[in-house]
Amino acid sequence: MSDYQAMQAALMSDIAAASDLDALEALRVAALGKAGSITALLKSLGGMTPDERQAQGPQIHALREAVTAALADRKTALDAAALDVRLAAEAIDMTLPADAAPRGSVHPVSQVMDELAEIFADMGFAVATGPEIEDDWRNFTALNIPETHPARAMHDTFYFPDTDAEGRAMLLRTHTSPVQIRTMMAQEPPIRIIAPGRVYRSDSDATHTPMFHQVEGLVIDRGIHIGHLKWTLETFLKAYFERDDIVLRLRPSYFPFTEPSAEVDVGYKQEKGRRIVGGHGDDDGHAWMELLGSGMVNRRVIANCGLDPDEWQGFAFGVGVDRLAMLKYGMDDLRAFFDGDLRWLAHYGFGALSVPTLSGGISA
Ligand code: 2NL
Repeated sequence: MSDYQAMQAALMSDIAAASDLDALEALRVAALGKAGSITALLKSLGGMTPDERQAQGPQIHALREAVTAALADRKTALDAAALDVRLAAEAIDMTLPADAAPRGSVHPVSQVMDELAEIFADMGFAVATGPEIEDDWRNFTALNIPETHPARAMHDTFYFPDTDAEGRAMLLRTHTSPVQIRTMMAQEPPIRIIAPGRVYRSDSDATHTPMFHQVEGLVIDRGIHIGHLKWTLETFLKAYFERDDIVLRLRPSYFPFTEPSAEVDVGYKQEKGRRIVGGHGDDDGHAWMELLGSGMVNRRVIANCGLDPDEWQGFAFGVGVDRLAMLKYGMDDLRAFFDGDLRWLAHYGFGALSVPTLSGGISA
């Protein structure tokens, strides 16, 4: 047996005996690494005569190839064995029940917005939306709100450093009316829309949050009068509170954008510390509660939007969504709406697949 054959036999038996990947790697380095025994043989070829090289070269290369192949085979075998060990140790019981996925719920404000869209859709109203960052003209001027109006003060409205083309500060809309201004500018009457969304006022106490939700409604058509306004609000409130005994009281008021204007009160009674909407406010045990603002759209507002107020009339109203939600679903603290407390949401939120329906009442 030549020296090379003896060396190969020794290496082969070492490789076969290597019990793990570390031992095998150590053998590879000892044979084929920079200072390895076979590497030394390969280097020695450089110092041989051509005849010697011709005799020795093939044997040394054959040795290198045999050892390389043996190392690879042994590595494959050890890898497979290691995988078998891991698979045995990490066995997963696929029949065990999966972890419960946390399930979110529908926020009462979202729920009420959906109910409002559904009720008004039945009366032919489309839903209109617009940006929360508005310009001064759409939020104030077009609505006949004078320069001196307190709502325009720095301490009532959130202004941005950025200005519009007229050099007036951009702002966070204080109501969704600008959406209705946009609609009147963009499409021909007849118009029947509701504009739900977030609005912002610099106000913060137990009953006011700097951000709240509003729905405004707007109808523009020929021959619209205050009877249409009252019927629409009455039909809406009966559907929303799911009661036929809703009584409205229209109380004269003032808004720059409507003339005449009316606050809309509803009769209610107090029951177990909760306000139950329904009944005549002057009846025993009952009282009136202000719920909406409304009126006939001011001729100036119609004209500001490029329409002829002698041809087109309309009514409009505004209502706080958060308060509508509190009244129907019994929450008593407005601030809790926006705290993001998951316990509150678990209590007052609605399952995505079991939301209250208007026809079916509150489902299980
Ligand atoms: C309130 C008052 C109201 C309107 C909003 C409106 C919008 C246009 C034209 C005329 Cl574009 N009016 N909106 C009208 C009356 C009252 O809201 O107290 N909201 C809670």
